[in-house]
Amino acid sequence: ARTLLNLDGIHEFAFLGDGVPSLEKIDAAAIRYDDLMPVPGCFDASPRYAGKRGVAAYRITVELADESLLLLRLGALGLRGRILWDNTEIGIDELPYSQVEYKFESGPAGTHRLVLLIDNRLNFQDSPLFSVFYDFYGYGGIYRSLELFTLPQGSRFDRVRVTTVDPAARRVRLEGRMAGGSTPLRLGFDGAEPQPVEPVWHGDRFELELAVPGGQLWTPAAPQLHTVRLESSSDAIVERFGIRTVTAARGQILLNGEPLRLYGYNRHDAHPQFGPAMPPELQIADLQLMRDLGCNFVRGCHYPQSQRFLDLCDQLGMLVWEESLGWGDRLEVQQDPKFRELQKIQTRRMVCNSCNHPSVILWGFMNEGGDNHETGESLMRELAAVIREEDRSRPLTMATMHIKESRCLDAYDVISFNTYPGWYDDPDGAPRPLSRIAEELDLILSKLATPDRIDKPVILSEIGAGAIYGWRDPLNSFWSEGYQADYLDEVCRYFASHPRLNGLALWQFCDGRTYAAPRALGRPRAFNNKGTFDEYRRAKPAAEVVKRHFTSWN
Ligand code: ADA
Repeated sequence: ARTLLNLDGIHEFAFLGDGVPSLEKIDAAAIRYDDLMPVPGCFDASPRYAGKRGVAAYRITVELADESLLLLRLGALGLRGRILWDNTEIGIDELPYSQVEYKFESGPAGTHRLVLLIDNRLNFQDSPLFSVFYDFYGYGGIYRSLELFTLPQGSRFDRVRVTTVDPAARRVRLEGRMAGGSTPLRLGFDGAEPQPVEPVWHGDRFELELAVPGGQLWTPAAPQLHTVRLESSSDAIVERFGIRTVTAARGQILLNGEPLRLYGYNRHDAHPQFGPAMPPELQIADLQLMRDLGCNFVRGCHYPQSQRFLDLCDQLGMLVWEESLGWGDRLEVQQDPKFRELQKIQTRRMVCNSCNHPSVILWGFMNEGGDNHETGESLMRELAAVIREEDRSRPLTMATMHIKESRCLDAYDVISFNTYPGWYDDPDGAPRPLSRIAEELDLILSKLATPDRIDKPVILSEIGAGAIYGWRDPLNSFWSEGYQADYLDEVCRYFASHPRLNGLALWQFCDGRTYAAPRALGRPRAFNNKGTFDEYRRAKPAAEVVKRHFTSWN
């Protein structure tokens, strides 16, 4: 049978620094461990290694009672990793922020050692998905949980996908794969004793459709969840899901057939003390803050979210835009074959990992990647195809910064754009009038009113202004809390009176660490300061303003 060993906790640790070769060339057996580090955790978020770049090694001892087939599930690491079991390589992880899995034989019962070599050097050759200076800090570490499963010897399940086919009839489709081929199956919902079922088999894949007894719809107001347990003679798994559909049609986003208006924030899963290795108490606190402001929507920018965060959103009824890792990648980067390949792999993984979360209502990719030239266009179309191959039960979108010149708005089910009128758009550096917001948004909406676009829902996926926490100024100048509060007030007023906008994700929930160079003036403190909360989640005055608007729409 399956057993689970959680490998989170305190690992032995060694920082090898920057002067070492690439991960593949490091002799892991020769490493001397002289420190300790928590997992999940980022070594460069801790004061001793703050800001350091190089290779670090994590080691943990695992005792196994039997020789088994193992599956290591790594919730996410950054920026690149090499994984060794008893000094034998079992995988290279080049997908920062993605949940990945490795299968391998344990070897004899007894004591084993798992080593993770982590490289956080920003180097395009080794780590194309996080190579350049993105506008969020590239931390080194094991961002999310590390779990080790022993797998059953006979046939065994991969993930089983649950998709709602008819919300009114509470009918769902289950699709799965049985490693080892077809075998009799039993199934039970919500803790009921599993009963034999007769799925349709295509080789080792099975599919069946059935109604959930006593099933209830999942909605943000009543986020009802169900579970399904599947058993074979040698294996059993449980999947949690919600009964709901999401579609984009006639200029609307529809949940169970009802039009939705989305309003909330872009949120980075990060904190100065933990980097992206966010403890659950902080994730819950963030969701509580967002709910208190009246948000029904969060854009998980700019990478796949942790499964735990999505679980919390499922339970709390928060609607999520989930996107794969990318940030403003332009022509030279998009031309790179390895970059393109890894983009597709991570995007497919994201869909496979997150497909059963009812909270996830939109897939996205390549935030602000150039989609105004042929190379970018082909990549966007390829990524859209990857998502559609895996899952057609949700709309897909992409946050473009080229809304006026994009070559592929037709490839997306929902059109999304980022814009910062009144913040970045005046070269002389003088304070910009707030009337810039309406002027610019009017212009964009007029371009989205053409017959070929009118049926596509539209999300304003980023807009905002920077404010330094505590900085008050009678002139409401740039960087003051007053300018930001007035700015977001204007944005919310515009959104309220323009139904063509189906969604609004303000930039951003809280301040977040980035780099001072090459944008020192735009990033005082080396933080992106456009948060409504600062990095410790202390509210700026804009929070009250946003709350007034959002709660009045609920
Ligand atoms: C972009 C980007 C964000 C952030 C923002 C800003 O739109 O998508 O991650 O960098 O700009 O603050 O300028």
